[in-house]
Amino acid sequence: MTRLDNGTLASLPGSVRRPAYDRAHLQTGIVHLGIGNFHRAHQAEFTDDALGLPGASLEWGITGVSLRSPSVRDALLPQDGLYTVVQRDGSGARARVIGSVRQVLVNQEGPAAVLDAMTDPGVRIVSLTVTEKGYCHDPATGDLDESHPAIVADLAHPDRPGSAIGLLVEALDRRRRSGIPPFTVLTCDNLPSNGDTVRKLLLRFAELRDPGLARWIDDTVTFPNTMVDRIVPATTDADRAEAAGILGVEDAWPVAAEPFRQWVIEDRFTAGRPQWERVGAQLVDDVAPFELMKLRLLNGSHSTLAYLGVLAGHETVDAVMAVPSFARLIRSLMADELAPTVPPPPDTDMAAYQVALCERFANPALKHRTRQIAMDGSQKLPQRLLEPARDRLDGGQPLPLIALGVAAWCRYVGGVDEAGQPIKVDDPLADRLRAASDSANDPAGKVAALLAVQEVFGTDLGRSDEFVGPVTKAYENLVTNGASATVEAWAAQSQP
Ligand code: CS2
Repeated sequence: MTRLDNGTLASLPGSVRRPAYDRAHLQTGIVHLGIGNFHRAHQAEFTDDALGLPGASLEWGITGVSLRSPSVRDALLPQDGLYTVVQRDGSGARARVIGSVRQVLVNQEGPAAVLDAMTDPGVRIVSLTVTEKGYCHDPATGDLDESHPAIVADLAHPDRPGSAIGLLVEALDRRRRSGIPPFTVLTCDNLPSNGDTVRKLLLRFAELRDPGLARWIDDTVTFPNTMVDRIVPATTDADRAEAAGILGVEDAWPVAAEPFRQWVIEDRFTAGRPQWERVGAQLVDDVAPFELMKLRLLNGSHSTLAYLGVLAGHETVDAVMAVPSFARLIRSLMADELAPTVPPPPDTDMAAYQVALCERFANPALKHRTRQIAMDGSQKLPQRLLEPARDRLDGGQPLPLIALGVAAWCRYVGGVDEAGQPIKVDDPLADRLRAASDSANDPAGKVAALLAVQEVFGTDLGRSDEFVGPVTKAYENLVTNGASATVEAWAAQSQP
């Protein structure tokens, strides 16, 4: 079958939206580290919209970077950077072709090309989606993990960085030495205070290299905080077949996504930005309330339903939400335990937000796998469930459902499912978590050993009876009765 590329773009069916600007004149203004599905269905789509505005500057094309794997580059190179976003819900599928990505580089093949791109004076924003673990930090404190192998290697060889932190600092140093103004660092990962966190990590790494460089970064570089939201599952062969059916040409790596998208950004760009506010992004002074709402209500419930769902044998999020007791538990987790810890953001109806979240989770067309969300829990739990747990403990409030979510995670990282089959735990701390779980035979001992992992639980939660007690009780329930029966029993005794 013919491939999607600049040549076949004109022959796509009329129903497929395509770039509304002349790609031949597109220049790179943004380098994006971590060009996975999420970036391609989120920031790259917003940017594609902004490039298509009448009279828009074409200086904001994107050079994508994969830190390790060449697979996105290999898929997009023969397609001139073009790819499809297929929007899906119960009413059907709509495809559009995105043109904002000009090229993809692979850092693993040698950082010279990536550093050249990042030091180009035309590049004024470096954005990132490298997932939580890509920041090489301690998730409980947000501090740089100075013993992380990638950080150790990048400090030893600053001119050959392999990590996102190492790349950013080296590129900024080269700009400083050449008298080129810095770029804005725009993180789009689901970290708490994501811009402030990256700033802290970068300053520490730079300090270890050269205090003068750290001062220059501190004085000149901005790190806007952002809240990003769109549910974007991993691509499957069925997605590829669907895209080919709609386009009439082959796309090696289309991305399926829900219709909803939200991007809230602090407007602190030192060298300009695309007109994202004209295509639906919210430019604000303070992202904090939006971020807390999203990380806790969406991601906190997502992780809870993922761990309970995997244990109960549900493959996808919509399958979990189709079970009335599970759906009710998720609604109650949001309304009773998580929402009270979130100051409502301006102009936001928190009740409507929760209803919309449940509808989004129930989207029958996305097939978002519970195992995908369950990945890297050690990096996700702190901001999603443990910070809200601390807020509730501080207020003397009960947290039975947060505790159930944490207990489901404890059970999951033990590495054996309810049928006695191995679970492949994908997490940078997987071995340590497994060893902690295996270090005791009884539920209370296993939970205590897991809650002693300070990178996840800090130094406080493992010592709090009000936290350890409910988690242990929930864990015992999961072991004795299984996840489905535990949720059913909760539903039977709680008020509808
Ligand atoms: C999910 C997120 O995989 C996960 O951990 O919770 O990727 C989620 O789909 C997005 O944050 C939605 O914006």
